[in-house]
Amino acid sequence: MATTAEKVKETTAAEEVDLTDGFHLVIDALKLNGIETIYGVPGIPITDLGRLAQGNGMRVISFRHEQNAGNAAAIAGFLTKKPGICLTVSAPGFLNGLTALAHATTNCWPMILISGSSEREVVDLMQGDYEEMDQLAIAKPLCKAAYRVLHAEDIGIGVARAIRAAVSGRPGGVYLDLPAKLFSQVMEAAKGEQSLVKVIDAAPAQIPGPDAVKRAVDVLKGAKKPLIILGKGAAYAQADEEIRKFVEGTGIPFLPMSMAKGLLPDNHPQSAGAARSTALLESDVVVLVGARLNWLLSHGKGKQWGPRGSKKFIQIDIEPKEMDSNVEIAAPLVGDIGSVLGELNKALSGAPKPAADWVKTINDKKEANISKMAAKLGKNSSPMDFHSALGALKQVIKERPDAILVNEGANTLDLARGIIDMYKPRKRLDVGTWGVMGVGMGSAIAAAVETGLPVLAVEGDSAFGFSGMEVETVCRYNLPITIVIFNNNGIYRGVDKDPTGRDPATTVFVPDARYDKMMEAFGGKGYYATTPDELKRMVDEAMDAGKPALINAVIDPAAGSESGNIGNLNPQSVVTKKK
Ligand code: ADP
Ligand code: TZD
Ligand code: MG
Repeated sequence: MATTAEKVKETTAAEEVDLTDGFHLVIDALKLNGIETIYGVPGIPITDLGRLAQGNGMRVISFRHEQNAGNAAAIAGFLTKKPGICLTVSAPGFLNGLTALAHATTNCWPMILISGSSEREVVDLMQGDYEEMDQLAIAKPLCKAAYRVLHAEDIGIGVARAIRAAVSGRPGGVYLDLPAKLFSQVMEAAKGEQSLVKVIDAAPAQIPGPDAVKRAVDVLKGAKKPLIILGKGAAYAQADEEIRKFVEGTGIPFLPMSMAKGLLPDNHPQSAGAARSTALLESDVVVLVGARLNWLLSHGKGKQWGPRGSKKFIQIDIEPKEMDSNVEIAAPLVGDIGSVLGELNKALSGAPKPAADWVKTINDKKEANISKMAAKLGKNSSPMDFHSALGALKQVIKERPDAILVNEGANTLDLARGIIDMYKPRKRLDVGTWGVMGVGMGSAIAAAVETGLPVLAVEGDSAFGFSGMEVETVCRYNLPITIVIFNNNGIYRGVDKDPTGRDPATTVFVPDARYDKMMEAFGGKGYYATTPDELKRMVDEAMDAGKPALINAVIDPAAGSESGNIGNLNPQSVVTKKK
């Protein structure tokens, strides 16, 4: 029996019609929609897809593990508002990419996981095909939408649906299943071109109703101690000017969530970052701008927030279901942040500034906390503790505000978040809503690829280990990434002992491991830092060079605390078992 390709050739040979196939249609569909980069790992059945994409001018960044490629795609989505693309092989490659797809969805970032798959007829009868798996069914509960394309003429519409699903409304992850046979399906090139779809207005503006705006303005005008919380949805929205106008126009103190740091500089006079507890506890009206009342904000209730009923929330979010998720929202503002703040800014022009005593309460607390911290940061100790090492890196980012900071770990994460000030939007990339270890190298690589800016990745030694093999990828693409490993010999600390004395404790690693040698193995530059001065000098040298570098920063193994700042979430056994 003739294949589709042969049949088309036979019937069209006389006229010498130009042909296209599934491979080319996927690439054309992505390019037509402005997608220029693919992150992935090659193999059956998508090797040629990556090769052809590269040949057709797309940037194809090949990783050592799909999870890292997926994390790169997720961060690309956050940074660009276009879906980041992760391309994987079937079953195992797909599953490796799936964690990142779920992570993107959890964080509300647009991403499309495209995986090759085995043929339906074989999968459905479970006949034991190579990497056989019903990938579509498995992906569905872990993402926003999942589609499978069976016919080449549907590739255009399939890609269009995937893009729209990823970026419209609340952004998220989308799975696109492409069975092996699809790629070699052939059709006339002209018909193929006609079948492509350029998505029009992929993420339509969502404008809040006038009643909702009025309600919010009334609540805000009744406030004595208002507070604005900026979340990573605000960073994603790229409505930086409206956000600045809203904060500065109202004069209300603001608190940035982790990845919203830098929307307004952390040294802004209205920043309440260093007075977080006071701001949460004492405020009476809280405006949430693209921030959910999830665990990161203690669900909007409990000790941190003061007595029940002492707060009114105004929430700006594109997702209507987010309202009342944990506590009552007095004034829901459903819409995109740019449109909502545009309306609010108009309605609030000329409104009175918050009372001076509230601003003073925040500022006094802030100044006290900042000077307490300054003493800890300035020490030039050896071995370094987290504070002295982070003091050096705080200075690096102050001098290089355009650099992108990637950050993961426990102590390394929590302390860096508090200590390193950010000055510009979308410059801090971290573990997100789930607190995922292993996002570091994928994030760093995507940040460098998407922005061309220098990247400083500040990594716990454990966190780094989850994606450490990607230093080869960093070197292969010669990216301007400087990695600093906070090497305290383990997870949280490096001093635990196995109570039986048989094995290493579960939280410790090989002591004094030389992560810098890993970088050297692939042609990058390795450094070994034992003091904050050395660390600063080495980071500066590496970032000036703009080439792959890894600095092994030796941190006192006893300095950290278990689970960093979230020890309260870490259950501990209270039972002593009798022998
Ligand atoms: P953080 O962890 O920084 O507090 P979250 O991830 O919890 O932030 O919240 C981000 C919120 O932003 C989500 O509820 C999401 O629906 C919302 N969001 C994302 N993009 C937009 C946008 N363009 N306009 C309005 N809301 C948005
Ligand atoms: N696995 C995944 C995917 N995510 C996680 N968050 C964890 C495991 C648990 N975990 C944390 O929450 S932090 C952490 C783990 C393993 C590592 C902390 O060690 P570190 O940082 O070396 O990265 P510090 O500086 O030593 O605290
Ligand atoms: Mg560690």
